[in-house]
Amino acid sequence: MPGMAGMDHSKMDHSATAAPTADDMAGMDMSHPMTGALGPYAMSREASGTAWQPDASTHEGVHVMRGPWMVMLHGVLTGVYSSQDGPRGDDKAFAAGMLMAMAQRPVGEAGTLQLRVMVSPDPLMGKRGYPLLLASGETADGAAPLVDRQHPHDLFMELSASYSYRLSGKDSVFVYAGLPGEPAFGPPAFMHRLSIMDSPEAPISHHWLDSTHITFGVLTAGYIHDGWKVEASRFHGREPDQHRYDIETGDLDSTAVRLSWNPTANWSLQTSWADVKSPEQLDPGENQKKWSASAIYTVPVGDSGWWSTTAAWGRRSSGHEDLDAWMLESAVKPNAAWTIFARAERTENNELTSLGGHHGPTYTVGKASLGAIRDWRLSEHLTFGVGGLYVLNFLPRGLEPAYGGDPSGAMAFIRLKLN
Ligand SMILES: [Cu+2]
Repeated sequence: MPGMAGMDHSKMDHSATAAPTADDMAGMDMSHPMTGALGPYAMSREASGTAWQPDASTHEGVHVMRGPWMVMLHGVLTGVYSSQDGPRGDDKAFAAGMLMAMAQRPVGEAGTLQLRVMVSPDPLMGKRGYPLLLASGETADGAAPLVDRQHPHDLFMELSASYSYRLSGKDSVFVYAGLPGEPAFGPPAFMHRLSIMDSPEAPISHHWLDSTHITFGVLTAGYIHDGWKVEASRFHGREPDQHRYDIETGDLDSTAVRLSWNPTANWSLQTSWADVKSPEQLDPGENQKKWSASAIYTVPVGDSGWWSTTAAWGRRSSGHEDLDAWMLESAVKPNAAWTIFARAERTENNELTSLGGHHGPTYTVGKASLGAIRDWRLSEHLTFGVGGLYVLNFLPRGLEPAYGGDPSGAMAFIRLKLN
């Protein structure tokens, strides 16, 4: 970070009123504690979009004070080699990750403004994304659905602004707007969930639970009381198209509603509903109703470690068919060096044998993965990690011939992380 002195959040002295230093970094102002952008609670509660995680979550990243602004930077760049077995498998080397900048400042006596920019290197991996057996959703060419592959994310994953107004020491109201941004649906997006963010592998339940994290046009309003949050969004229902470098626009034709509850510092619960207009480019006549419920549990381990677990259920419903997904994931960081993570999923998917956007029969499939990463600290704000994971896929009898039984897969990866 040339010209920018970083500050470790955990080491920041909140009681000091420091004078600006030579590199123009001002100290923490006592009237301006490290609270959330949306309400008067610990900043560590805020995850992607307006979603919550437990207050006990570790909050990594570089924090800098610039006058009234607090700037936070988060970044991860992962180089991955993925090998997925069987006739529908493939091998590929690719880069994934994100860079996120947030700037927050008080406005008047009781207001807080936050601006966010999040970009992704995913478009560089090519329009067909990377091999991921049993994943489906979006398209590479505007004609064929992506199946057994994870789509690349758009270059701009979030460009958003929020404003909150404190009504009391426990109550606030807020508005959030993003182009793109994340509507009030589901748990935090997978790359922001402590329980799996160290894994470079996307979940196959993505299009049930958190694929709306990149939505081109979102407006959300909410009310927070203590550990409770209720919020509603209007958003553009169509998923991002195959052009991953652009900003798309369209009507705010869809609705989402979410109720979140953090009963203690260790728990974060939510349930949400969405009515999504024409999400799929290849099946524009189809609308979806979605439901989700999730629970995240996070506890500190030892001096600097943590353990975080997420359980989630999601349902997609269109026409007469309800398709469910279940997901359980957990990661433990016993010390600064190691992180071990695992995930199990089960989805009901009718896109695995679809033709030209027309859904095929529904199959219930499963996937389980287990991995670990070893990190080394390169400098105050940068770590380098080497990791790997192993995956097992579970197919129903009807799909075993197409996949060659129950294929396995593996990923090896290296990572640079700003923290
Ligand atoms: Cu995604």
